[in-house]
Amino acid sequence: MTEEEKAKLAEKAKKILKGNWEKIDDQAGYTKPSKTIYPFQWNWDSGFIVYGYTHFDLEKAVKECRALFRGQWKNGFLPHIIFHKDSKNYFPDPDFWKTGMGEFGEGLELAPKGIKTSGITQPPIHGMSIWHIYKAIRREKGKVPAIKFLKEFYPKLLALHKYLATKRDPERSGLITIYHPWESGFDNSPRWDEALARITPKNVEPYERVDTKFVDKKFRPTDEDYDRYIYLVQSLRNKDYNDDLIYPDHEFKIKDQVFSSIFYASNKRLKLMANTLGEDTSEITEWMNRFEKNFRSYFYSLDGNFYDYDLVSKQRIKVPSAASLVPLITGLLEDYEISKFRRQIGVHKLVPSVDEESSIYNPDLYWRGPIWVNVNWLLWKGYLEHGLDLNFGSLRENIIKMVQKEGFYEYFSSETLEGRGSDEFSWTAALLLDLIEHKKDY
Ligand code: 2M8
Repeated sequence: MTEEEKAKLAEKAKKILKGNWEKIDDQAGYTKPSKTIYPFQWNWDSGFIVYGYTHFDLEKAVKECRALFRGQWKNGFLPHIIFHKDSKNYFPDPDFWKTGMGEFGEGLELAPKGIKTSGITQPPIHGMSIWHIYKAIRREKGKVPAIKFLKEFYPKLLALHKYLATKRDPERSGLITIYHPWESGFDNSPRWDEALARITPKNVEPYERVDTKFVDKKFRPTDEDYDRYIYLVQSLRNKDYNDDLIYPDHEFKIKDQVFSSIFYASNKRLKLMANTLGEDTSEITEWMNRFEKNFRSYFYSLDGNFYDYDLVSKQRIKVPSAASLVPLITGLLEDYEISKFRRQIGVHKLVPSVDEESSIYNPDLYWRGPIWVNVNWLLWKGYLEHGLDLNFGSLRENIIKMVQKEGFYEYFSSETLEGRGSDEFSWTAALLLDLIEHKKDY
């Protein structure tokens, strides 16, 4: 790819991010994942998106974080959607989540006033992204504004990590429990099939899906999936999103290897932040030690792969998927594991969300087989985390080539590479920019 072609592609990416931007006020704003199907601010999308802004608009990167953390609850919990503005184009909407309106008064106490949010979270990538923004500010504007930025966000991040390390890990394993497939970010992944099959949705309120108005139903989760998603939200809502009430008998409780690995990678940066600010690091070190001690005993199987761990069935979920490669992001893997991962890369030399040889693989269906840019970017980051070269495994080059040829889609058919889901998708644009303009984080 010539420099001129790269510059042209980068311009397109910036244009998409600008088009999806929503100003809130002079201090904050956010980027909708997509103009059509996802009209609010999403948690981990924002983490990916700010990587893009660091390459051309640092102010927006900061404003995006500010908007996101305005949705943070008093216990540190960071919701997966912040509904800054109204839109009829999404279900479940704030009226369904009813955060802060519960019977037990807990949500009422915890949820922020004057801002509507969902009641579940998403993978905590913000330790990574906020450290990345800090480095960019330091490089471009100097130490003083960079420290000011850290001082604003470090306490918020610490509160989020403390929430996860306690309420979402009462076992003190260093691994984080999710309550809902949406918390994983890999929504209808076959990783969750068995756990969902055990659940019989009861008393599901009548609802109408909106997602299928924008994207062909055959590329989205099924109605049976949605019934379970909604039933699980109702279960959490009935307990007023109070972890102490939820944890003992919630029907979907999984130690998620992606979520937990990202938590560890974020903790690494949180510790660097604490050192930079002269703060105590003992708690963060403890969270990292727990992960290092336990991630293999929970996630690593004798067949040589990492899998999620189901706390209800007390078994590893042996589904061959891209999630098994994400522990790369921790930087803790051995050379032989990295070479094994390389052999699992798909025909297009990009990693599909489910292994191509598996019987459940579907090349076009959402998180059940297509190629996702954020997942491949995370794996590329994982290579860098192990000190490997920028172009190791050609992932970087192949993601760029795919987007250049097919467009800035939400996901891509892993058979034909054709774009699927929403077009002009924000994290595809942002991460593409990051791949093109890469600068070292450490
Ligand atoms: C998808 O998830 C949302 C629910 O959170 C949905 O399908 O309505 C997932 O791809 C998730 O990872 C992503 O954060 C979200 C917004 O892009 O869309």
